[in-house]
Order: sequence, then structure tokens, then C-alpha cells
Amino acid sequence: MTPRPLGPATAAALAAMLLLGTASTVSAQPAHDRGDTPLRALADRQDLRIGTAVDMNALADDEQYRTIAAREFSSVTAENVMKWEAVEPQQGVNDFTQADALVDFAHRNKQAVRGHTLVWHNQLPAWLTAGVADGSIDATELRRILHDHITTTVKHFKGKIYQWDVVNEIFDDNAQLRDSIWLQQLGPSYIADAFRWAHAADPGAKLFLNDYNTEGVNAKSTAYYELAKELRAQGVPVQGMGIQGHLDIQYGFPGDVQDNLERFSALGMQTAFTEVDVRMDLPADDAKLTRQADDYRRLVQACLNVRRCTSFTVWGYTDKYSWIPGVFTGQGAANLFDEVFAVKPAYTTVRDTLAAREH
Ligand code: 9MR
Repeated sequence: MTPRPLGPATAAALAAMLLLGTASTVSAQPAHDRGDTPLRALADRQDLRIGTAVDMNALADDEQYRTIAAREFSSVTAENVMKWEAVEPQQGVNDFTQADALVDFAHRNKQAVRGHTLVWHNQLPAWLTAGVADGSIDATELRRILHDHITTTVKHFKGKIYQWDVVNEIFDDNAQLRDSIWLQQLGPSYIADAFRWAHAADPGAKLFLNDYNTEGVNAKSTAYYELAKELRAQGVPVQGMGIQGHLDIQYGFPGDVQDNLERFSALGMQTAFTEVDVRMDLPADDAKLTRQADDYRRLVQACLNVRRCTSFTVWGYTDKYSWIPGVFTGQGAANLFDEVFAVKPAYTTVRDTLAAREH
């Protein structure tokens, strides 16, 4: 039997196979959901920013980390280098070197930057916490210091940051305003002040609240909802609700995530998932990784279903550099890529969810 001559399509496929050196990259799938399309390209089509927190040491030292960060994500957040202890290590002496390096990286790779974070109770400079503790910084002085920190930092990045986490974790686990130095010294008005000062320094940036355990409708997310409603009624520029999304597969998936996003949306606010990771007891196995993938999927899907959900950021994308094992003993494997940068089921699921047509 004489072999049939190759038709043009088959010949092209063969040529592509030879060029690429592997048959698996020649896909019969339509371009919109091809397995090699980066997350950011799929998210673009959904009008969503897909982001990652960036560890600046890894970015400097690890080429593979850099390559994937640039290829997959359209938004980056500084995991640590925009926090107060990093940007004002000595009183009155600002150091934005590391933060600027991230902004440059983002610019080169056409990525947007989330600012994290202006007011928090952690990672404050030692001079500040010591001064408050020994009374050398009184309430009037502390308010001035906070004003200057917000103004200097936000002005420094003016026009380069699209969303700022203005206040971080201001409610405690009982849904009461957290008993931080800010509340103790300044009273609850520090919250409105922080938003007003940030807005004055860069009117173009969208200003966010940000916290964990606020995924579903619960006492804590409701406390945020009530606060946001009240502040907005007073004309305070609170423009976004940041939902961190630190999940653990041993707990049930939080209820009513989409309803929660929608109620903030109904106030005219944006919403965002800002720090998503899904941890598990080690060692990981197939069942756990499948459950993890499903949690990621449900968060992404909820965000896609709500028009004003504008960004979805993972808190690091590889298990190689995750904060989880250092804080939760015996736990880890929380990210989309494993320690050697292989994609996990969670990655594939996020990709497929972003690629799906109907939302
Ligand atoms: O991932 C961050 C880790 O490297 C720091 O040591 C830690 C210090 O508190 O902060 C981590 O990031 C936190 C984020 O800024 C706010 N939400 C919780 C995150 C995980 O702790």
C-alpha cells in the first residue's frame, strides 16, 4: 500500500513537532485554553489581574523564580519590602531600594503593583515600637509619624501602584477592632485618617482594607462590611476590600464567598483576593492536592463571577519559598508550583478556570 501524501495540516504539525522537539506541545485544543498559555494571558481575557507576592531574595538569586514570576503573573505584591520596618529602618531615614527594584521588575514585565501595607501592627520599625513603649513618642507625635509615613510612602510610588492595602488586619478574631498601638494611642479615627492621607498622596490608587478569615460571610467580614459602609457614608475614600485567602484544607471551604464579594460590590467597592494560599499537613498526597486545587478553583470562580473583583493574588507561587512551614509546624505545600517549580493540580485548575468561557 502506498502511503498517503501528508496533507498541509499534518505536514505543519510534523514541522512544528520537529522544531519544538516534542509532540506534546502540538495541541489540538483551541488557542483559548491551550495548556501552555500563561495565567496572565487567560486572566487578561477575563479583565482580571492575576498576581503573586514576590520574595525579593528569591527574585535576586533564582533565575527560574524570576522567569516564572514574569511569565505567569500580571500583578505583583511585595511580600515584605514595602512594610514599614523595611522602608523606614531609622526614624526619618527612608530606604525604598528593594521596593523600587520590585517596581522596576514589574515595569519591565508590564505588571501592575499592589502596595502592601501602610498601617499594620506587625513589622513595625524597632524605633517606633520602642518609642511608644517608653513614652518618648506620645499620641500627638504618633499621629504625625503615621501621617508622614503614609504621605512619604504613597507619594514615593505615586502613579506606580494601582491598589494599596492601607490598613491591614485591623479586626481581631472576635471581630473587634484590634488592640494595636494604633487603636490604643489614636482611637478608631486612625482608620479614616489613614485612608484620607493615602488618597491625598495618590488620588489614582485604589485604597483597600485587607484581612484574613474574611472569605465567607462571617462575623469578621461583616465587621468590615459595616465599617466600610459607615466610612463611605462619611466620604472616606475606602475603595476596596482585600480578602487574603489563607486557607487550610483541614477546614471546610468558607461558606458564601461569592455573596460576601457581592455585598462589598453593592457598596460600590472593588474586591480582591490578596494573599491566597491553601496549606495542608505534610506530606502532600494526591487526595490533598486535589482538595487544594478545588479550594483555589472556588476562590477564582467566585472572583470571576463578581464584576468588581479586580485582582487575584497568590501569596507566593512556589512551595520553595513559602512562609507556611516556618509558621505552621508540619504544614506546607500551599502554592501553585512545587519546590522544583513543577505545576501542581492547583495550577492546572486555576488555569482551566480562567480559560473557561462562561462567567
Ligand atoms: O509572608 C510574610 C512573611 O515573609 C513575614 O515573615 C511575615 C511577618 O509577619 O509576613 C508575611 O506576610 C503576611 C502579610 O504581610 C499579611 N498577611 C499575613 C501574611 C502571612 O503571615
